[in-house]
Amino acid sequence: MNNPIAEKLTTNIDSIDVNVIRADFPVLDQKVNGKPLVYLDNAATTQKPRQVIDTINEYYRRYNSNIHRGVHSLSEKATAAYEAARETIRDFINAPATQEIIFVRGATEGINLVAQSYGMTNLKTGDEIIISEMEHHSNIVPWQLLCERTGAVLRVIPINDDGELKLEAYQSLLGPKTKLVSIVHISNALGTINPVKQIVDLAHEHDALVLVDGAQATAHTGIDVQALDCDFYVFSGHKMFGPTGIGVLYGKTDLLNAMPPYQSGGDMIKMVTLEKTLFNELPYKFEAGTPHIAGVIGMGAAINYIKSIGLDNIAAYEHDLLDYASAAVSDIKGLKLVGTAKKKTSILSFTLGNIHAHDIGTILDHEGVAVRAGHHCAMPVMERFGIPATARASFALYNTREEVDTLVKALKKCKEIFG
Ligand code: C6P
Repeated sequence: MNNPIAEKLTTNIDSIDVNVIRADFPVLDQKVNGKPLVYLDNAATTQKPRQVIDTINEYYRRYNSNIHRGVHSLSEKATAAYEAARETIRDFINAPATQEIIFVRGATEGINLVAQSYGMTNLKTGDEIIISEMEHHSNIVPWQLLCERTGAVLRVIPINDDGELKLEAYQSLLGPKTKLVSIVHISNALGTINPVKQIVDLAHEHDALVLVDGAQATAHTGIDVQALDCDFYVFSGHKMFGPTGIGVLYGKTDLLNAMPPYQSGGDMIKMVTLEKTLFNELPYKFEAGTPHIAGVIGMGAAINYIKSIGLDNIAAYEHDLLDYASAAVSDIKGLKLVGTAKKKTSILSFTLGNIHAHDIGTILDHEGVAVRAGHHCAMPVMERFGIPATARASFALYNTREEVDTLVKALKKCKEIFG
């Protein structure tokens, strides 16, 4: 082969043995409505490999205990596992220090934490926050609330017909009033991969901070927060083969140190009298109460699982699958892809003639194919494209070309039923 890029891609694709990977995910081995399950709703939540399930099982069966409090052996073991997972996550995103890894319930809570703690302390009337037209509601509503409370103003980067950010418009929105840019890394409704590094650099030229919503990114692409130089990065465990109810806020030490606590209670204090409280150091200052211990340990196991396969291999495999799927659905008359960015991953959002997305979802379900149908918590995206909803197939490393073929067949059936 003469083309080194193609050669690399093939090597990476070949290093994924999808049958071996599928065997790790017990849930995939079942029939739904009498048909083999084809799970294509990975952007909503991914399935969990036995390595994660077993790790959580082991915690509850062998060393369930509260952390940071007990002097007994089980508590010490649970604390060590919890803090080891923090280090695994630090390494995964190449954060400089473990104290910059704050455990939260998910991407949503991470954004709310920054909006309330950083935003309420630092923003004032007339300051500007920039988001984009392709944000998930979790990266819109917290900023709207912050604006209502502080008098700050929300500015929005528009997107083009392919679902890409209009970067020139972004540049013209930036100015001395810009205090914060909060941007999605990979759009859940369109699959667009945004040029995050460029967005960060431009914001920093104007002394504005940048939060990156990485909810859809961490299972599909390597993250290096130092290379990106973002100020905050949030993501959720359940979208990367880990448990629900756990996620991460990464923040630069100086910023986190200067921010007031978001919630208060046990574990986030150093000393309490009835008159006053001294807060704990990072990261505990932001982890009030008993945390989701099993979730954190399970998220660490999920990251170890991803690392054992390699994100480069995953990205190459999924890229190939998305290309295959995009070509396969292009044969279906009346099917229109929503989101055709040059750089995209793992997501096929579409409309099919006048058939309502919910009807598509229901018929596909009868064929064993699980997709999401609706606005995907990104109503402004739907408004931008003048549609109420899309059907969305979203892929993960365990999906196959055969499953894409089943999807295509089921979509053709949809068309037959609705004429
Ligand atoms: N998107 C989807 O089906 P939580 O719920 O906190 O884990 O993640 C919220 C979130 C934030 N940003 C993006 C880009 C997201 O995609 C999501 C969750 C799911 O697309 C559920 S709505």
